[in-house]
Amino acid sequence: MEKTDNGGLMADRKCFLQGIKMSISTYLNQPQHWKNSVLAMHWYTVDALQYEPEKGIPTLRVPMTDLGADDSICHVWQSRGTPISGQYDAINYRYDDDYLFGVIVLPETLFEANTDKTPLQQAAECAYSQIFSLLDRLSFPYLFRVWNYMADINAHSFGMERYVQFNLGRQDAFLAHGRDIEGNVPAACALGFESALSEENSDQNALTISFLAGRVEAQCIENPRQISAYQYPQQYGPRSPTFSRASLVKLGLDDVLFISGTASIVGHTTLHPDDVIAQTRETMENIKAVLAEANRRLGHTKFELSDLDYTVYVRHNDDFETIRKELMLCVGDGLKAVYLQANVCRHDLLLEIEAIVGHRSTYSDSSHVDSEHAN
Ligand code: 3EB
Repeated sequence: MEKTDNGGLMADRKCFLQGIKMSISTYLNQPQHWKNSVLAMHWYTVDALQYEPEKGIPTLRVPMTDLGADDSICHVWQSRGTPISGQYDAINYRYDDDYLFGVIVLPETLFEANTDKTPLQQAAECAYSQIFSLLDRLSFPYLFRVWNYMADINAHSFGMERYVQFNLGRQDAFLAHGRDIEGNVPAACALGFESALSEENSDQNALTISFLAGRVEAQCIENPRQISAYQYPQQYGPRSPTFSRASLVKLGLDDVLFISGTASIVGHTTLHPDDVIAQTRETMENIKAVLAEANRRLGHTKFELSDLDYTVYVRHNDDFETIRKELMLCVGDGLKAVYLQANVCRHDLLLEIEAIVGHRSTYSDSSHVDSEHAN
């Protein structure tokens, strides 16, 4: 057989939908033709707003410190095709044949508290409502993954924790648009950053959401160690959080797994409230359980812990080294992780970990099939 190993094609095994993390300065130094292929970016930096976003590229900017590096971090998703940009209401979006990415920023100051709804609740409802309208309009019906960032997530106002207010608005929008609020719901995370106190910086306090949608249904994955978040009991708020533990996207040669923000929760209860090492281990047990569920559905290609690209949200800066050491022990030297200082949505959670892993089938798999037919 002429066909041997497809060394040349192995370079293409990278699955674009997994994204790449790099420093913002590395991104800024990329050639224009490369930047043109970018679908969307997340910028995590203390001075998130000091950088002008690239025109036409949805760019999520949140003020979070990268604890593991001097520079700020940027997560970049590219397109294999020629993406098209647009704006709809407050959403900046960009899409190709397969995927749509969008970023929406809504300052809470746009909304007035009324007897029914707090400003954050209205902002969440409005943001998700705009997202669903856009998905309908552009025919990307399936929401795969959502990243939710808001100021002071654990603070209380109007007699309710702000995360609880967010959950009310989010679920109302799902219901209003006839979307499922259980089972078939996106993977997600919800994190807080410190609000900027000065008036002139109050824009930084905006509810900031990024989302990825597609045209094929993703498989929603739950964790057998945990009660589904959409079935949490009322003690965590009148409306449950609308997200699944992971979503598995299979499209063409790509298999991509988005693992939601994962914490030291078993059943619905926070475990080890004051023990950061135990919380890290418990969180990784949850990630292993979600990964095992995903691998059962994947067939021949399995993902391993060391394949995952992690983002670790750390509540207290001082815990960073401890958490990193624990993760190294659990995952091994191949650990790929970015550590961000952030507030996690339950006050007793010291960390939350999300992960992405993608795989693009090798050409050799299909050449194997071809040669069988050829013989
Ligand atoms: C948890 O398991 C931790 O509200 O979208 C993780 C991922 C968490 C997503 C969300 C919240 C969310 O409940 C918190």
